[in-house]
Amino acid sequence: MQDADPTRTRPPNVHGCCEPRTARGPAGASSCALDLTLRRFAFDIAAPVWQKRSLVSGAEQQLSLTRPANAGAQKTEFRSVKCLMKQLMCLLGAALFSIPRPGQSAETAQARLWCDSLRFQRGYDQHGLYTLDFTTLSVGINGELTWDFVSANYEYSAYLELTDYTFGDTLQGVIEVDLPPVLDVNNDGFDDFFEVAMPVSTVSSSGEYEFQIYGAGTCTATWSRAAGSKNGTCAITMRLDGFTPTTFTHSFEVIEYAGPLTYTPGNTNVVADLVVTQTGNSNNVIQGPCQFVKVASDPYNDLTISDGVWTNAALQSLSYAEDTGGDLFRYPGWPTNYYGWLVFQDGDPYTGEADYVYWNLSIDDANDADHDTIPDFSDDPQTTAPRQPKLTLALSPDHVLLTIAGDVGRLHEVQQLADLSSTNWQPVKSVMLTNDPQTVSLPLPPGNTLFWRVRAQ
Ligand SMILES: [Ca+2]
Ligand SMILES: [Ca+2]
Ligand SMILES: [Ca+2]
Ligand SMILES: [Ca+2]
Repeated sequence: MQDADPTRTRPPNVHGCCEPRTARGPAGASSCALDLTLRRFAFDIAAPVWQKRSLVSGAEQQLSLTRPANAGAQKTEFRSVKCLMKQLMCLLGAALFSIPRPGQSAETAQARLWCDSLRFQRGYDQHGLYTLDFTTLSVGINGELTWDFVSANYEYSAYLELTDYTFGDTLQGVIEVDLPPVLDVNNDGFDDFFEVAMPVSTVSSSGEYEFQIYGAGTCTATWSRAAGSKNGTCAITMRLDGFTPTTFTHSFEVIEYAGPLTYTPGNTNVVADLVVTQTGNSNNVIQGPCQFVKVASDPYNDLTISDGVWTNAALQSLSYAEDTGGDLFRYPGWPTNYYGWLVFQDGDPYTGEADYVYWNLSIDDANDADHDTIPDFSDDPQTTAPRQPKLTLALSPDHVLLTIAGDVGRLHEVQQLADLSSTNWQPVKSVMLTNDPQTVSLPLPPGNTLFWRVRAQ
C-alpha cells in the first residue's frame, strides 16, 4: 500500500515523478549506470550481462554480443487464486410464501487497460542504408521499448539490431531514451501520451545509444501521434560515424484496451468481469474474471487486486498480479476513478519470453446509488430488497398464464410444487422482468392441483 497521490499526472511512481519505481525493470538494473565513454565496446551492464566475444580483424575490433534471456522483463511470482462469483440471491415468496431478503445486482463500470511498453516497428534511415529494430528478447525482435533496464539515467530502454545494407552486417546495440514530458490536457490525471484519444504534438526527448563497431553517442527522439490513433511516429537521430546525422523513422504503438467491467459490490470483496477491446484494433480482446479486496483501513479508496488469469482473443492465458508498487486507489480529485498497476506473467504470449509485462488499470464508475460521492464499486453494498412479486393466474386453453408484478431488471424464478405437505419446490423457469407486470406461459398441470411461487433475486 502507499499513500494516495493527488498528482496523478504520469501515473504515481511512473517516469520518475514520485519515488523511484524499483518494481519496474529487472532486478538490479537500476543500480548500474551505463558509462558510454568507458564502455565503448564493453556493454558491461551489471545485470543482465551480455555475453561478449571479441574478434580482432586487422586494426578493427569487433564484438559479437548475445543478449541475456528475459532481458526486458521481471519474473513475477504468481499465486493461484479462485475468483468465485458469489451467487447473491434472495428469496421472495408470492401467493403462499413471502420471505424478503436483501440482494445485489451486477453493475457496470468502464475500464481502461494499457501497457507501459511501446511497440516499435522497424525503422528506416533517410538514405536507405540501414534498418533499426527494437527488442527486449534474448533472441528475436519483439519491438518492445520498456522501462529502462540499463541505467537510471533515462526512462526507457531496448536492445537494438542495426542492419547495415552496405556491408551486410547486423550489429547489436542498446538504447536508453526518455519519453516526451508529461502532459495532461484533458485533466484526467493520466499522461496523454498513453491515451490513444489524446494527441501527441511533435516533441523531442533525448537518449543515448551504443552499437558494436559504431560505438556510443547521444541521440534525440522526436515523437508525434494523432488524436485517436494508436500508432505514432518516432524519429530517432544518431550520429553513427560521429559526424553525420542518421535519422531512423519508426512507427510506434500505444497498447491500450477499453471496455466494460461488470462488478458485484460486496462488503469486503468486489467480484468483477472484464471485457476490454484494443483501441484501434477490435480483433484484440482481453477478458476474464477479476477480484478486488477492500483494505479494511480505507475500504472506499484502497483495494488490492487479486491474482488472476484473463484470456486474449486467441484464448491464450494472461496471468496477472498486482504490481508490488501499489493497490487500486481512488485518488482525491478523481472521485469516480480507481487506478492501479498490474504485472502480466507474459503480456505477449506470441513470443516465448516474458515481455510487455507492465500494465495499468483504470476503472471509472459513475454508479452512486446513495449519492454520497463514493461509487458503488467500493461503497457499502446497497441492501435494498427486491419488491415482493405479486402473482395472478389465468387459464388459456392449453397453458397457465402467470402474471408477475415486480422489479424490472431483476431475475424472477418460478417454482412449482404439487403437494404442499412437501417443501421440495422445483424450478420451472427464470424470467428477467422487462415489463411490470409481465406474463409468462406455463404448461398445464399434469394432475388436478399445482402450486407456484416466484423468487425475486
Ligand atoms: Ca490525460
Ligand atoms: Ca512473450
Ligand atoms: Ca455511494
Ligand atoms: Ca455509501
